[in-house]
Amino acid sequence: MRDLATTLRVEIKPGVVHFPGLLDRHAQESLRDDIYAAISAAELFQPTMPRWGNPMSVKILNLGPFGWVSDKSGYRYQKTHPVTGKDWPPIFPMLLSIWDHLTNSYPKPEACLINYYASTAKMGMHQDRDEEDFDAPVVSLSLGDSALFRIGTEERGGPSQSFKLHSGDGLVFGGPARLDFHGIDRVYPQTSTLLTEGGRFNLTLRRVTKPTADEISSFGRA
Ligand code: MD3
Ligand code: FE
Repeated sequence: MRDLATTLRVEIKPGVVHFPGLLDRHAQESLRDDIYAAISAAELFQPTMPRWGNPMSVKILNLGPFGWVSDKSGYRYQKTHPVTGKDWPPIFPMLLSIWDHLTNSYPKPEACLINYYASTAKMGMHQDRDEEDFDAPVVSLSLGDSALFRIGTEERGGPSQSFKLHSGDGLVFGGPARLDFHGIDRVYPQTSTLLTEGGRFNLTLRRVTKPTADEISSFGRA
């Protein structure tokens, strides 16, 4: 990643900070190659909606001790891949160092959700509330084609702001924005040359459980 001191830092609103171009091309390529390796070890899968079971438009995979899954019985975090039954691959070292930089070494993330958007995929407005620790920030990284991101308020249907996310951008959510509704309205095809097959990856690094007393006491001194 680029030196944080020289990276653009745009506060969208309290709790939402955008880092345009956080990852230079070289860092994007190495992250992309790590993602391809993880996908060959543990396949992307298609989550389905709770109750009805219709497929979501994104395909997903997780890294780390916990992974987010969705199926007819609901949303949850679990330790294993729902298709293969294996543990999720580990979170890449590069992602852990980005987390430390952007969160001032908040206790380690326990899940990295990888969303893959084909050029027609989108993600409806939703809240992320399956974690136990809402004090932890969520770090998002975008790779590949650009996308239109929208963020509203804690109330469904409230006023919202939209902006584009480009390959290499970082975004940090925390504090007062942690439970805001948000989604991806569209992907702009062929706006990046990073992925040969096109489309977009979004990675979100998350804390799932509440940090232990030990983790809290070393926070900020790492
Ligand atoms: C705002 N992903 O995986 S990342 C998701 O681009 C998700 O794939 C989108 O929403 C994507 O849940 C948006 C930005 C993001 C992630 C987590 C948030 C925004 C957030 C948590 C709280 C508020
Ligand atoms: Fe979300």
